[in-house]
Amino acid sequence: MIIAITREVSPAMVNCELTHFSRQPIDIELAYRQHQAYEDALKTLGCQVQRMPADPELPDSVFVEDAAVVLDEVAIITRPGAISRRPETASIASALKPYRQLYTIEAPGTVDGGDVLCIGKNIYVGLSTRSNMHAIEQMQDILSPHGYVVLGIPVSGCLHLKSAVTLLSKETLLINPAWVDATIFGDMQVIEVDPLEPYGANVLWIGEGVIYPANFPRTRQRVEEAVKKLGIGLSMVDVSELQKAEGAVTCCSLILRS
Ligand code: CIR
Repeated sequence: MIIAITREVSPAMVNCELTHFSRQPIDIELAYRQHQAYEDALKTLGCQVQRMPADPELPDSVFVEDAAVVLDEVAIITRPGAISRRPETASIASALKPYRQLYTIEAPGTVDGGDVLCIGKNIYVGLSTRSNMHAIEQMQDILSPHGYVVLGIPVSGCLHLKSAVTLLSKETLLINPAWVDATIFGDMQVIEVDPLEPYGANVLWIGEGVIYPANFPRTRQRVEEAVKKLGIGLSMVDVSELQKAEGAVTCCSLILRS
């Protein structure tokens, strides 16, 4: 069974953290509907969606990906780089507790789940404004017994590593090469975003299909070709209001196999 943990959009999302974007008006009602459609897409891909209630005190709490790193063996509760986001982790830990042994990143370590890309036993962590070497060292200590190697890698121009690169399949990366160096990932097939769509590298791959935002038509063509070859499905979602909060599709769920 695949479980997708999500969290309802906070009514306070209009006060979200922003790093590379300027603040734009967010239509919260539309954000709720878009988030529900995203959850429907998760269900279509076979996920059992476990939705946590919204927290009016935590503007960015819909972006559950940043609060934990979930692997088959264990889960690591992060210490998010943005101070406003640190209270998000307690309820995520409660949600994950039935499924995984939990470990926790401690100060001075900081890491956002959006910076963590797992490719087999290699865990790549973007050295962004949110994630640091202290956290990477702690992750390596936690994960060594399970055979993982944790590598800090440079990323620039975007919020998180997974703004710049995500997995489209086990062997395929969707990447913006302006923000991260594709050669770091070794022998992977690489699909680049269209240069006019720098934010188009974030795709959510769940086994039999992928979820991709509707507003990157040029890169979408490349994604469509790839999924056709792979024989997997493609669900398009309009997440315009979540994107205004500097979010994307991977960040709105924590995916775990139970
Ligand atoms: C933040 O700046 O933390 C939020 N406004 C957006 C977080 C998006 N998370 C992600 O892509 N993993």
